[in-house]
Amino acid sequence: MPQPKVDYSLYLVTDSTPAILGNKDLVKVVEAAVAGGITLVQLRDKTSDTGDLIRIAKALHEVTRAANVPLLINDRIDVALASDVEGVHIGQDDMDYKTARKLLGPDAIIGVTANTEAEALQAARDGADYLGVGTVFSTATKANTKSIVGTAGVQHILSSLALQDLGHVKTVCIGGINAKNAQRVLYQTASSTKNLDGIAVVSAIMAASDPSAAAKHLKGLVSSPPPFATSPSNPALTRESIIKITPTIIARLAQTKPLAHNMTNLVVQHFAASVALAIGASPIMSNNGLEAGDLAALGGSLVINMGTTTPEIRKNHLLALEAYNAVGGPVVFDPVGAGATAARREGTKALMAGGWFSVVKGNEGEIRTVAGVEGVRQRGVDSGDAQLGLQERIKVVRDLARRDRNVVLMTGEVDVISDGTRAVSVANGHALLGEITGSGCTLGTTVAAVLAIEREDALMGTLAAVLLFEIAAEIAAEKAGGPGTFVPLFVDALYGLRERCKAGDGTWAERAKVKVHEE
Ligand code: 3NM
Repeated sequence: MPQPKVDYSLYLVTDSTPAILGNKDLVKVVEAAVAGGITLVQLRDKTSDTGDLIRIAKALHEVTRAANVPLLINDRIDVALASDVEGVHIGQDDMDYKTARKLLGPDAIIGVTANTEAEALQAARDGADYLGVGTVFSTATKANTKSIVGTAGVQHILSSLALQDLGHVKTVCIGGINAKNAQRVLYQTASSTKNLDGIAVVSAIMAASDPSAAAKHLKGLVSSPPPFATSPSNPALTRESIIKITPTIIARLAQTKPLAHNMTNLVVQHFAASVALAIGASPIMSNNGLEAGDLAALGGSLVINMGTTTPEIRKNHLLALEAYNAVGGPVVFDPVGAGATAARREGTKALMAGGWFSVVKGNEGEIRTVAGVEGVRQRGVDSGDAQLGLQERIKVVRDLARRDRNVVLMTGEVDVISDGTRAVSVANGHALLGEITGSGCTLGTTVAAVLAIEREDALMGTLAAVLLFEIAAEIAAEKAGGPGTFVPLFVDALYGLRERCKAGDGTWAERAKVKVHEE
């Protein structure tokens, strides 16, 4: 039988262990999943005897063949041959690809597990039809996973395949994929040169009480972009266009008065609420993840600020991130002190793996920690030790934004903002911002508030927020006698600029010290 054209979009890998299957019947579950729309099935059973395996494979094949869904067998070439199914999936510790191909012939579908770039390149060169790339997230389903690669790791493997002229090989990802993260994973793993062809799941369908409904839901999700995806065709920016657009965005913010949901640290809550009000947003300072779903439905935005975090707070952050991702509400991540302690490094990783952020904002140490640079020195939560020159900073920011398909803002004497393509630096602000508590955190509040009304072009929204914030600081500093008087003058200046924007006066934006950096 010639190899059928395979649809890899929703790949079910079975599991017959009681922890996953419960007391359900395997064949019935697969039948339901096929009815729900899965496109490929792998029988994965590490314990049954050969005779039983062949019987199970034949029973499953009756179900899958009727729906034109290919059935593959995990590891066991002999079982695949005996049950005459469409192919096999082999792990790195199983029979090698070339021998399997020799035994099964040219028409069999043969997939290979790839945990690393080297394994992926090797399997693709050998001629595998598809790769199962993982482990994306840690999962209770498979205890002996080798390494957690995350979405960035999957993307790296995809880019590398394309770069080596191996872009033709099909790819699915596996490990911890479910209805909550499927769309984001497909979106965030895509590189400019190659994207996944689908997702492979075990527990998301096998452990579901209604496998047909679970499959149908997943099928809908993998066939559409996530709610937060925006158009990639935002316009090129110039200093002139930035100066023109910025006040119109702030005017829109003040007219709309969006909900600005702040999950922020104990130190800055009051100041952050004052700043949000001053710029024309409607703040709510709720750290309770259980009410995030209701708040997300109100059409505003969220900032997650990791200062003074605890494991309990992190759970709330993850709940809120999920709630905003589900409705496409903008979320800003401020990984305060990300590189300072092991707990914060771990917290940063958990949040980055737990959802998609529209903007990640931090100082050099924080942004490099998010990017995965090891050993970043950070003493506290202030701006830390800057080590990079401007061009290097632009590269870190652009690469990270491209990797995560979002916007990254690295603050410092000169701020750098990029969406992975466009990059802009801002040299406004005042030294007094570094002498008060919470200036970095309230910049995060400001960015999030602006994003609530500027979703299409998150880079321009972030830039408008930075300019509003830093030019207000310059205006306040003209009259301030020191940090104490600077704070109220700063709040006044934010309010004053917003009122000027509302009245159609955007001349203050001409103070912008912005530079557009071509790639
Ligand atoms: N292979 P779930 S992870 C079968 O990384 C399997 O190669 C993996 O289960 C790998 O969808 C995995 O329930 C289990 O997380 C995936």
